[in-house]
Amino acid sequence: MYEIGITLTQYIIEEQRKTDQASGEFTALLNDIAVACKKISSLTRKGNLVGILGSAGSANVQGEEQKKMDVITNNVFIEALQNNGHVAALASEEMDEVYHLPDNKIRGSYLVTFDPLDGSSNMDVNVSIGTIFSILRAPEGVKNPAAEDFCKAGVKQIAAGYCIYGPSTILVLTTGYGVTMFTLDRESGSFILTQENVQIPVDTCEFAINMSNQRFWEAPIQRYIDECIAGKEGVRGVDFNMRWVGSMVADVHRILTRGGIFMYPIDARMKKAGTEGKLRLLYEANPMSMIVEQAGGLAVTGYERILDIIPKSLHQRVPVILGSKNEVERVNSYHKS
Ligand code: AHM
Ligand code: MG
Repeated sequence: MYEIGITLTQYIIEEQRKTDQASGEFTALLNDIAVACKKISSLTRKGNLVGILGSAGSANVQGEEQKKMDVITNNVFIEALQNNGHVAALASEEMDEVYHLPDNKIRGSYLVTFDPLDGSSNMDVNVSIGTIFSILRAPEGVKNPAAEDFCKAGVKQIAAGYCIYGPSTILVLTTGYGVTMFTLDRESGSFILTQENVQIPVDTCEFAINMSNQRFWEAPIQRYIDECIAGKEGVRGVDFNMRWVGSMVADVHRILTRGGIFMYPIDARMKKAGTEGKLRLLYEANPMSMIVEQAGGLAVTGYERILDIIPKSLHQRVPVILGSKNEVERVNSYHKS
């Protein structure tokens, strides 16, 4: 147990002491990430005062419209991470290929994948958004790691986290020993530990799904949601509530705080288009699944545990069902029956 009020830096130094590889590099990398998040937090607060809302007029590798802030925050992350010798390469939802460091930069021991501004379309309407990141060990002796080096199952993640830019800025981190939350204190400029050993309640009566896609879902999801909506009069015998922010970070943060189940399942349109889901395995599903499992929840596709999937490509998409253990198990069982 740590004292509420210690800084993120103090916390990660203490955590690193628990491992036998206490070189300080990992601590320094987490600090670089925290610096990037603080910069992004500051930008999101300025909003249109500095003209950063709206479209960038470009598309990412998935053909999705890029917002100006997608491009800006991607650069903030690269700048914060490439200069200090802690990463060997980066991969981002906003870049088609692996980002190789310029030749003159020192290579470090880690690979980082990130979604620099998840839910970025919510930025224009002033709703919570966030940054998601995942840390893997880099292959030894490789100057420019390739896509295959990033395509490791989620169980291989060394750490994962997100930073939510809402009424307050909160960085949520797991290094594989539980989940800890740090709130940004704007006066001191430090992330301060505000909650540790975060636990997701095992039961919930709240679901999060984009209901407008209902007609395209597979039968198990149709069944689960029908039963929730039937409420007290239905087989569940209890009324359910629904929330859908449309920023995964905000929906997952709510689930970490008060429980719930989040679903972005595969549907008929995706199958027709030859994709397996909407959310990206390396930048969204894996880090969020590690956090959720470390908080006592579950994360599955309906067919398998997300963290066991061996990625086939950098931008692979997967169905995501995560949150309170008993509800996720129920949805999983509907897929099997
Ligand atoms: P993004 O990374 O391009 O912002 O897209 C991911 C977002 C998630 O944050 C959110 O859960 C989902 O897309 C919302 O999708 P939809 O608009 O279909 O409800
Ligand atoms: Mg995203």
